[in-house]
Amino acid sequence: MALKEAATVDALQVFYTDLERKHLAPLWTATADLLPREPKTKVLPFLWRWSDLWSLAQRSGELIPIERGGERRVLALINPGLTGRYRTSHTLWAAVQYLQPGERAPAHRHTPAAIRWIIQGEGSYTAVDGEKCVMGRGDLVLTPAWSWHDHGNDTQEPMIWMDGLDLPLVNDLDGTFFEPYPDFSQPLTKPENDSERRYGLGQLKPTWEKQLGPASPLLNYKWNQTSEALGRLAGSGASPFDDVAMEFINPHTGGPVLPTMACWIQLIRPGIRTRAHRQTNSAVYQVFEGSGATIINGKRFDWKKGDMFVVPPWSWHEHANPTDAEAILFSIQDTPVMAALGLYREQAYEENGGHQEVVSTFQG
Ligand code: GTQ
Ligand code: FE2
Repeated sequence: MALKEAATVDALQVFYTDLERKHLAPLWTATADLLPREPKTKVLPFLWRWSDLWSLAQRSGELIPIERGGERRVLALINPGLTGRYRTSHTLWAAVQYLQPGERAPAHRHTPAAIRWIIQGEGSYTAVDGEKCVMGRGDLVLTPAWSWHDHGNDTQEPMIWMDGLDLPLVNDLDGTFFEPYPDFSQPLTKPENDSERRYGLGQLKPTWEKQLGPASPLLNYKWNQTSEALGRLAGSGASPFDDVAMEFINPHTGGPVLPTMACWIQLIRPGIRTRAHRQTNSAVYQVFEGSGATIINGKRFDWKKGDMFVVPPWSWHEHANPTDAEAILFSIQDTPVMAALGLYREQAYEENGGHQEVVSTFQG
């Protein structure tokens, strides 16, 4: 801003100092930072390789016991643009959790909500509000906000799963409460897999059940049904941007599984290269099957089974599967938050036939 005729540079300096001393700030020197023409994120696109995740998780198992206080054996994925802030994107916490045969993680509850996406192992469990949810590869298990949860592995094999939490968002909103359960484990007061018995077939629900909260009443989305749904849709249609993509739904509402997080499963068919687009939400992906690449803002991230990667908000991205085998991606997204606040936008990449030019490749 230009100075008014009467003002001197000295008078202006004194004025700014006085403002600061009185805890005031002028908008006119901050407009460009506060109101960028479009989102300017510090979140960087990044990829974590399965070979690292798996070997470091195993080392954590050799070194670190699971005790009350530490609560969980979890390795969080830290975005290199947000170092020191314990977050994978600005809103999402993604991690791997490792549980060895015979181990248990203590019961607790917190206002941040969580999902588990099972990567490896069959038959361990998460107990959620008195219900034992038995977990296997490809299952999606929810622990909605403020639900008691503890984990246990009574099998002969180590279990590893992806955790997804809205922890960074809830922390930024100063909405975090945490409470340890008075005992190490919670009592199982409901039949095993109770929510699956009531809601597991999706197209029908018990007539007497009322919707109690904003989270899905189905706590375990079993892989065999997810896989069947994907296969059926593949015979029908696909999105030009996401290929054969499906959202896990709350059977009461048809909406996202949690008020803060949506979960997707998508099949990128052999030979497919999707068109690029960008959205105001961020997403963290886990490569469940196959290999391929995602181009994010012109950088190619080659991925294979087990890798995890983050797509920052308002970043151009497209997926490619150049192999002759199916690729399956699971993801968590903060879309419900953006949608609820009227902040959700998406835009298709129009230039160059809808495909970005690849200017670099991720080495990591
Ligand atoms: O399993 O309860 O990755 O409370 C972070 C916080 C997992 C859990 C995480 C948690 C948990
Ligand atoms: Fe937890």
